[in-house]
Amino acid sequence: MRIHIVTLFPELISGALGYGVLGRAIAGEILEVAVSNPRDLAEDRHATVDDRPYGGGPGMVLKVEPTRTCLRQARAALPDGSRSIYLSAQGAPLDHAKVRELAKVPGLLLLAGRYEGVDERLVEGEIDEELSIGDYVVSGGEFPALVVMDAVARLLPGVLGDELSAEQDSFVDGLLDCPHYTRPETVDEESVPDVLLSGNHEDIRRWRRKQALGRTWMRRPDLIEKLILSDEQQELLSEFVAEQKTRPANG
Ligand code: 9D3
Repeated sequence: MRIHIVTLFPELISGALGYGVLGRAIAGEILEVAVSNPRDLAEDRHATVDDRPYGGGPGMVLKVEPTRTCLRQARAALPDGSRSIYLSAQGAPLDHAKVRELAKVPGLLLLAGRYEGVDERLVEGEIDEELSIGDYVVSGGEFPALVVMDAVARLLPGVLGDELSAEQDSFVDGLLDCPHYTRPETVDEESVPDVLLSGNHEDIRRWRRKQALGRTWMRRPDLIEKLILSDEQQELLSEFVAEQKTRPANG
């Protein structure tokens, strides 16, 4: 996959590309990332990329030129079937279904906004879709663009090893993950749940599924409402809820 990011802060992107999943995807030539800055295409002496909003008000707006030229140059270097995305607080919220959809396309053109936003004609003319990473304010589209790239990169074939199938399963079923423990067995009088030390893999599997359901029910009831639970899941969740009444506020 090829990803091209258009941003006024290219170093914010390039500085993150050497690490973790993104670093490995790039080193393994599964992902190719390019970054460009509209300021490099500004033709005036001050390399102007923004201007005051028509109608007045605070802040500045990213002007059509030179960002349009920057987007068009980037698009020309991306494969056919690539998607252009504007990261903005007004976008549709990103979720795992969207990430999976994006992981299937050959290329992504990501426009990271700054200031109050970009001239709307840029969105109408050059952008396929607008995405947000959630209902809170960050100061620009760069971190959101990195979030999209990281989430997509880990779904590209060959980026994660065997962990992937397991990991994917945990979000594919729409549930939060179960708790995890490692050595030592006791920390400040708190021990590891017995079942995890039992060696009984069927019991362990059941416990993990029950914890995943229980935590999702407690922390993200909105996710539970979207699911159709299997008979086993119903039973596990009922058990969890029943136990919860005797041990409240233990999340
Ligand atoms: C008057 C309100 N404006 C500033 C407080 C609106 C505003 C402008 C620019 C709000 C955020 C931004 C910059 N944010 C993004 O570019 C952004 C974003 C976000 O803030 N939240 C969630 N997802 C995203 S994707 C891009």
